[in-house]
Amino acid sequence: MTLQKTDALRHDWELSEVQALFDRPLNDLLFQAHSIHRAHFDPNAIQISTLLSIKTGKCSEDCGYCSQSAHHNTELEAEALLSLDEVIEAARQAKSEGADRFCMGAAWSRPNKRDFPKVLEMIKAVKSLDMESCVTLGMLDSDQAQQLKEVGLDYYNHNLDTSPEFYGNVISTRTFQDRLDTLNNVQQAGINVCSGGILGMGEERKDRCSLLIQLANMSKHPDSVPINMLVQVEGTPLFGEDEIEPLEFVRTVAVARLMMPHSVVRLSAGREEMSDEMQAMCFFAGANSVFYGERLLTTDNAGTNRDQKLFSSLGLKTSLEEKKACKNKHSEQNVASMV
Ligand code: SAM
Ligand code: DTB
Ligand code: SF4
Repeated sequence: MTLQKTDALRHDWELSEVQALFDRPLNDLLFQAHSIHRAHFDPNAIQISTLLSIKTGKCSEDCGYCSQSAHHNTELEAEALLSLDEVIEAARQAKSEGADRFCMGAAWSRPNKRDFPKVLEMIKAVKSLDMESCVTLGMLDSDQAQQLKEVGLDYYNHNLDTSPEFYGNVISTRTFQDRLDTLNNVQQAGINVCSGGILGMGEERKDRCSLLIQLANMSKHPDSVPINMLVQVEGTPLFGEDEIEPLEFVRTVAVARLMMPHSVVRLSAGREEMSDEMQAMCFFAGANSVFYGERLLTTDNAGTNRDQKLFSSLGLKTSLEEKKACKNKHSEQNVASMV
């Protein structure tokens, strides 16, 4: 099969074809994915988003990976919905640290009538700071999606998490179809879709293929595709699961890039456990976004010092660099005006 530098996006992937991509010699797969990546993006630039948990824990869903499910016995301290001021403060901080996008996550199955208007206010506040906004609030109906659009929400994150075949091993309180319905409501409302999954939950390669097929065969590819590596949390059913092989993770990123050439692929949760070399391979394979900051939602992220060193050693440009350059320019101007 030949993949050319083409803008013809495909939505008709079949399992055997995707399996064949995974089976390719690694160098061939990486070369092909990187070539596609280069044709559509600056290969030395990555987008950075910062996460904030605006409502933590006591979630009624039973997702087997999640620290926040009320069904599991984790050490997590639950927290009610943050105030608008707390959110604004965190968003300001994220902006000053260089994030382009502020993502707010809530441990809800779906937003309730009391809290939803408060989230709308939070989105407006983030937008007024001149940052992109993203929220992940669980399932949405079409009316809620419309209201999010009206306040200017840029992205809605809702992951398919895994293949339809493996889904029942991980979650029993909602269906794969529920996830698709929400994504459809988000897309219909004209909000950018952010949807991906988690690797390392005990799924097989065919499940990883099947997850990518679900994403790429949507009528429009998700604008953003987060690929998470399971963060193992003690007390969750998936704690102690065999970890995914790093090169298998890299392969999955490469195949995602090949199947969804225009989407931003985010190397998401799990970077704290990844070596610099593994992350570098993921960036080569086509990942071009990360979560930046000390924390994800309830667990630790890779850490900003380590990230700054990594980006600098790889020569990766982020909006961080632009902001630093801008600051330096201002201080040079200040010094110049003093002499
Ligand atoms: N409650 C909402 C939902 O499930 O859609 C939003 C928040 S939920 C924490 C967002 C996503 O984070 C999940 O769909 C999952 O893909 C990811 N996630 C949660 N816990 C994780 C973990 N331990 N490791 C990796 N990814 C995780
Ligand atoms: C996504 O795909 N990953 C993020 C974000 N979307 C909301 C969440 C990762 C959560 C990791 C575990 C935690 O910190 O609770
Ligand atoms: Fe709740 Fe979301 Fe965690 Fe599932 S992933 S338990 S829906 S917070």
